[in-house]
Amino acid sequence: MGLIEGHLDVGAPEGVPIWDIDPYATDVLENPIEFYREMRAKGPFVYIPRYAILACARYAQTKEVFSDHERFVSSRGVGLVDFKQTTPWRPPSIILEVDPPEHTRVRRIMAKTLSPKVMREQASLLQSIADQMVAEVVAMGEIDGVADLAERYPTTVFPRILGLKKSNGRHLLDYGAMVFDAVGPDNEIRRASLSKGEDVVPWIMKQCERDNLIEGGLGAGIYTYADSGDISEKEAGLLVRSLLSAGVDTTVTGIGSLLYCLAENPEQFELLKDNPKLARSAFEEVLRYTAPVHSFFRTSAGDTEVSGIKIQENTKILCMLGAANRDEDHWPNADKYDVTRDVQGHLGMGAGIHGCVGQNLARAEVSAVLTAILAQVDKIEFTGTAKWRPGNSIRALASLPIKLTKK
Ligand code: HEM
Ligand code: OVM
Repeated sequence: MGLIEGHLDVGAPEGVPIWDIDPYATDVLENPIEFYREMRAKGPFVYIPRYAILACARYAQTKEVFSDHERFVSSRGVGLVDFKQTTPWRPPSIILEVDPPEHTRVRRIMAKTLSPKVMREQASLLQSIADQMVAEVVAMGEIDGVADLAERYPTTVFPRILGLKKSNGRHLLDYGAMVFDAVGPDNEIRRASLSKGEDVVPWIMKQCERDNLIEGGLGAGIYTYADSGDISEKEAGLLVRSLLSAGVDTTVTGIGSLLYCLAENPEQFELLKDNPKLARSAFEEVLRYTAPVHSFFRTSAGDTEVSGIKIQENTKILCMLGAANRDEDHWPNADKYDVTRDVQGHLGMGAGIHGCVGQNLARAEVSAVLTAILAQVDKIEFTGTAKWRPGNSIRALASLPIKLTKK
């Protein structure tokens, strides 16, 4: 049993179809929907020999594997590399890449740091910046929805809320790309993102230090738990690193994909303008329909069974959140973006104990942007073809040429 892509090859379980496909091929990542459909049709799991992994794409198994932290652990990495076999590219996250009991203690601190109450305190700041930025893009008329709004908004508000003394939007985006592309195989995408490391990693680590965080921000808030002895100084720095890892590219992607959904479905935009109360479910539906984080892995901690399939210890399992979110057996009319659907239970923010701890902030940011759009924009139209950026775990737009008509 040799190492392949940094983990053990346990082979295909009995009854599982072998599929010679590359889920990380550029054309698959750019246009995954048909690939998702094909994978779901093959069965509850497929074995992909190229990477020696199991993959699941149906809702039921994806949810089961992704949320059962006892049988399917995160401490061996949520990417292709098994931390038990191969050294990870950076010291592991002390929240994402750990299991209970270690997870429980730090998760509590992060949940308090990003609580609904803390987010409500930021709402007026988030709204005023969104109002101003949307006014600017409406005045421009024809914009690139990605560069001019989706990237600009989080890279402006997130460092302020975190309380970074020094910020650099480009570095924040590049670090996010490293972290999310590192989850995949050693392909061109991963190498291109990681090659930026020499400048970006030391810059990020520096901004995580206590002295580089403004008093009153979320970052300084994390350090108060070091003062009280709940975590070490080093752990506080790593939790700030987690915020910088997961907090920017995800919301950038969410806002870009929201604009895309509204441009693609003008009747849904009309519905929203008439019923601004639907704003929240409109974003949840973006998470289901586009799945900004399209996939992460788990590793089986022992021999087990899912839906009658025997899974051996040490198996890397690719959980395709984007495919599960489009499973027709769970979501009626799954390929329709529908702001009125009951979207509860989507896997866009994960599920179980590792479910996104930043989701209140993500929702607060996107809801501020959507509120500003509903107040100021009458029409959103494509002026060219939207392009998707192939990412090893994020599905984001590269560019979104649109025209905004003022209300
Ligand atoms: C976890 C998605 C925004 C911080 C996760 C997970 C997903 C996800 C799918 C689960 C990972 C797993 O179980 O392996 C998203 C999406 C976002 C978003 C789609 C925006 C649209 C944010 C923001 C922050 C953040 C704004 C920080 C401020 C985290 C952290 C974890 C996490 C720290 C790890 C939680 C844990 O392991 O307990 N996110 N996220 N995320 N997210 Fe988010
Ligand atoms: C982290 C983190 C959390 C969520 C996602 C992520 C892979 C990283 O704690 O560093 O990206």
